[in-house]
Amino acid sequence: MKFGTKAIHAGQEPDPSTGAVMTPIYQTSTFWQASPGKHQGYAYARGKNPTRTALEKCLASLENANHALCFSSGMGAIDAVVKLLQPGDEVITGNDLYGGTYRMFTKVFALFGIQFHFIDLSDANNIKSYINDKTKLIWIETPTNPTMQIVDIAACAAIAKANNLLLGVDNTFASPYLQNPLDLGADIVMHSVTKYLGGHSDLVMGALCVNDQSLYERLAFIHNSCGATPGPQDSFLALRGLKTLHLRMKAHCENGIAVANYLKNHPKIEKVYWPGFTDHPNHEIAKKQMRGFGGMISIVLKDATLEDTFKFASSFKVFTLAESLGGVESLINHPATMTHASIPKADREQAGVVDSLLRLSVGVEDIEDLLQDLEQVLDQA
Ligand code: P1T
Repeated sequence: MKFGTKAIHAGQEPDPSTGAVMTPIYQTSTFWQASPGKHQGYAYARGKNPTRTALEKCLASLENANHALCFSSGMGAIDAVVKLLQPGDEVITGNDLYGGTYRMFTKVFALFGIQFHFIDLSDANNIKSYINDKTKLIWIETPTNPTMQIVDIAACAAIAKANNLLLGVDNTFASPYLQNPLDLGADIVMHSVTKYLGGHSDLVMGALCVNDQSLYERLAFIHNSCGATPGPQDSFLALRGLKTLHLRMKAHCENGIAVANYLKNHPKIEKVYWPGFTDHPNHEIAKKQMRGFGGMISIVLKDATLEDTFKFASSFKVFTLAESLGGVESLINHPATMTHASIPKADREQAGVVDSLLRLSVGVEDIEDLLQDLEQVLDQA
């Protein structure tokens, strides 16, 4: 089956007890057992819930994965991956990451004795000199949040395989519509379902997708043992969001192209980060591993102070100033003080996250209104 058909149907059959076409919200914490241990596949809803099972099957199908697990947030999903490790283990990751991921690595897991190397992954070969016998995991985002660096997934996978390491890919910015990391050799795909998958900024959720059976069993054990599992209402909303993922992503990509091109040569803009430009340093890799360039664009304002940048970010009429991304509505975010505020200034600036950088999540509104909104703010700037 093709992507759109899977997004609408995978994992979903008419409900066996009533024939309901849409998977019901099984609002129950527990399930009847005929005798101890004798039940219909569901015992207690932290471990498994039928609404969540339908969602996990649908997501697995979109990532060409054998298995998916849904979590109560994207951070809950990444937390489960790091819990595969032990004190003394080392992780190699990028120097441009969602601020919450950086915070969890440096402020939570570093205290448990796990060491993280934050390196420039624009050339995957940079990984090699950081590998030693304690290295267990390579963790990448691509495109990165917020500077839209592209990391070569297949090249990282080859290095991971050669050194017996796990490769995890945070696929939040691309979504499975644009990129399938498992097909390129990754071991784990992670999503903040909160973003494009949910698509309507009305839920918080995460997911992991894997092929390997024993890796799935280890993650499922952590999932159930540590308990960051989502409820059935949110699972229903995510399942409903997935049904239009292909339609929304097409519109995000079209609007993304138009906004990126509008901003590119604007005299008040210093730099536009978007992997669709032929002069993006890893445009060829983006073309090789992605089926489109999405709706995420970051810009650096020319000669703007922090105050100018705040004024700019607060002057939109259609774009909303808010954290998050990937919903149908356009958002603007100031990473330095919002999503990436937990990264020390010197570190974030080294990755390009300067005070005059703003991140746009281009939604699916009419493009004329989005361009007009940008124009009126740029005229005032
Ligand atoms: O917010 P949550 O569902 O827990 O997902 C965390 C997360 C993980 N990975 C990436 C690439 C992300 O962008 C996020 C969340 N990001 C934002 C809230 C943001 O505005 O960037």
